[in-house]
Amino acid sequence: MNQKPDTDPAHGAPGGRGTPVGRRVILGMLGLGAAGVATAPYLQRGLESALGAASQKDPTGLTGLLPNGGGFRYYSVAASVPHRDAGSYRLRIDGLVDRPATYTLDRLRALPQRRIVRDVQCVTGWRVPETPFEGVVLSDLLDAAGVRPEARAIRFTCFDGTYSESLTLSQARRDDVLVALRMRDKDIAHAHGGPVRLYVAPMYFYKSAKWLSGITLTREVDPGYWEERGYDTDAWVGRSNGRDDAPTV
Ligand SMILES: Nc1nc2c(c(=O)[nH]1)N[C@H]1C(S)=C(S)[C@@H](COP(=O)(O)O)O[C@H]1N2
Ligand SMILES: [Mo]
Repeated sequence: MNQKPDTDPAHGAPGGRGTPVGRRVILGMLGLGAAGVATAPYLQRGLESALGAASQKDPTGLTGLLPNGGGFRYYSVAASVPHRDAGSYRLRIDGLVDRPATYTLDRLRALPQRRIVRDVQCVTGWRVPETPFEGVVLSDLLDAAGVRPEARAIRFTCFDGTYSESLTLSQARRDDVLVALRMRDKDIAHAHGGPVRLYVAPMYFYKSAKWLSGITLTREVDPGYWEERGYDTDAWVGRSNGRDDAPTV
């Protein structure tokens, strides 16, 4: 299996060929290319990798097929992500709630768990059939926190320090949205966003924020990382890229 990073199509500007960033890099290199023959081999290599990165729409993501990943690709917009375990992991629920709370991994594990088996679908086209996820139904955590009437949306943050996601409150109240602790019947590995990731079964996988550390109730939707870069905030599978089947939910 190919484990080399930066070889898979990943998220860039949706539907675009390359990105503004990619084009700037290439134009910069073409300009330098006029400097002379002596630097040609270096520039050639640089230009090839810039063109390669741009044509794969991958200006920011570190991607690669995961070893033994069963078709999953590894995505992280952060270059490195700290490891958290039962001793160090914390999940904070705050914002417009009556009872802000901080959960340890053990406390999350002690709550009732739900198992869901659906296809995983990345908006860029790859799909992994019938993947079990297991965890606490997000709605249960919201009940425990006491959502205030003025709350209409949720902002999710991650301990990679960069990624974020959003849901409306009614989306978040669905029973197929989990604070997931297990994936494919194992504790979620670090590469897949462990020890805890969000799992939004009916939506494209970018909604399923890895390395989840914060759940903040807000008045309105604050678009997440990819949503600020052009992807739909309402990411129902089948609605966003026009080529998948309608959701069977
Ligand atoms: N924190 C974080 N969560 C993330 C991402 C990311 O880059 N950072 N990428 C998203 C995208 S686009 C996809 S397809 C899936 C990939 O999950 P995987 O790496 O477990 O295959 O994670 C989603 N959640
Ligand atoms: Mo994705």
